[in-house]
Amino acid sequence: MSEQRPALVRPPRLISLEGGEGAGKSTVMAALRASLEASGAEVVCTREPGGTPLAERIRAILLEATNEAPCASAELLLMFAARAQLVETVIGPALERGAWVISDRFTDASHVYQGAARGGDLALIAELERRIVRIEPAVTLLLDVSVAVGRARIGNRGALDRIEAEREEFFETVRAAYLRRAEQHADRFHVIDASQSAKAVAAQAVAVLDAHREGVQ
Ligand code: Z5A
Repeated sequence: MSEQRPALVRPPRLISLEGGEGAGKSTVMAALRASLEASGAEVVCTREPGGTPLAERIRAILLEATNEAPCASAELLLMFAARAQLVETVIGPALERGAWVISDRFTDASHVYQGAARGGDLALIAELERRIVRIEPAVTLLLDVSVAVGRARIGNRGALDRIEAEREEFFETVRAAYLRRAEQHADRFHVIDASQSAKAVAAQAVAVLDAHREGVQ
């Protein structure tokens, strides 16, 4: 007897930003927010892991460099615990009342970091997404930039967090996995060359959003 698998719902006002470190997600988020707010829309900007007091505490656990790093499975489940809290208490209610939600990373990051880069169980990740998260973005902007350029941009920020301190090959795997995912989910992914100026990247991101908005009631 085969069990029916719930399909992912794609709320039209849910937008995510993905990319490697230093790709410029925070910069693009500000441009998208300004563009939406200029038309009088309510916009909720959030980030993953994090975005609620509890999820931010989970983020701190995930990113702190300690003697006891979470094992790969613990890291995966903590990412999904934070996401469950965020979807239940922030993203879901915001979408319900008609707000736009822009998330700095969403479940694609778990497919890429915990799945491809850490070698995690891809079927389990997909199952957690279907059963716990249940939604996926209508538009995902992938800001693609070389690892060297991304790292140089965040270079003068001070101490690296636990994930930022990974080896270069880890981030090369992340970049390749994001590009593969963009190909596999071409109906919602838009890849932007993030090596361009911040202004050019923001303009392209806003253009993608504007085109999408034309089809949203
Ligand atoms: N993670 C995970 O493993 N699994 C998951 O499921 C999730 C996350 C959700 C934290 O994420 C870590 O969690 C992340 C993945 C993992 N680890 N890593 N690596 P995060 O999103 O908070 O961390 P991040 O990707 O490292 O963020 P970031 O480094 O802040 O990147 P950003 O937001 O894309 O960059 P930015 O702050 O907008 O820009 C960085 C600097 O570059 C800044 O000085 C800008 O002024 C400058 N900048 C931006 N754009 C440009 C351009 N176009 N030209 C020149 N300079 C620019």
